[in-house]
Amino acid sequence: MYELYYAHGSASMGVQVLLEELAVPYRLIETSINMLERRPEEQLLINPNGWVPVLSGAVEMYECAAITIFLCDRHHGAGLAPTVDSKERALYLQTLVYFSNSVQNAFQLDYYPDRFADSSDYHPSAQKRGLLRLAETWQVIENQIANRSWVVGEKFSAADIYLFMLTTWLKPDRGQPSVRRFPNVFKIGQKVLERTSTKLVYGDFQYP
Ligand SMILES: N[C@@H](CCC(=O)N[C@@H](CS)C(=O)NCC(=O)O)C(=O)O
Repeated sequence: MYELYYAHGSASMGVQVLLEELAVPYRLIETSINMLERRPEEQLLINPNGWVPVLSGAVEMYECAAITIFLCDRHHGAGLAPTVDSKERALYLQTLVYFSNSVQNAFQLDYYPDRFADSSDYHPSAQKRGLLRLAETWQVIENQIANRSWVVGEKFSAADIYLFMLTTWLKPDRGQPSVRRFPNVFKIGQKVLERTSTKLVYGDFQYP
């Protein structure tokens, strides 16, 4: 049985969708992403950074992209990742790491400017750069999708779940680009939103 340290609105929601798609038993352990709230001791033992997602039970690990790769490989029968010898495998890995490393990083500039600037005087500057960086990194994904039906080809994969999760964080009312500015991304996001697993985790979420 997997255990997922979970906070609403966070990257743990994408991992929950993945666990649903894999149809493996799991339970959620409620935690917080509020800076002012203490994390459970067990969560901090696995991830001293205090952030989610954190997976425990059968394994102890953190980092959303790593958890995604691990779960899909471990439960490969579900077919949610291109196999190691398929031609889509490289693009799948590249995209997951790009999501985690570049797209998420752009979100962090806006949502967590304190991680990038040592004085609150510079937070607006970090956030301004974050908004621009979000537009730049999503455009790369938009162009990469091109005529593909899904992120890495003609087959739905865990990379589509990851993409969807990231799109739910785009808030035009904060000055972030709207997902609608990226029609290929939007199209895939809408398809992921239709899935039973996504509805279970995200409820009646709709793009602004
Ligand atoms: N690189 C990490 C980033 C995780 C992350 O920043 N999680 C956010 C929520 S999406 C969080 O837990 N924030 C609260 C905190 O940093 O204390 C990953 O992809 O798992």
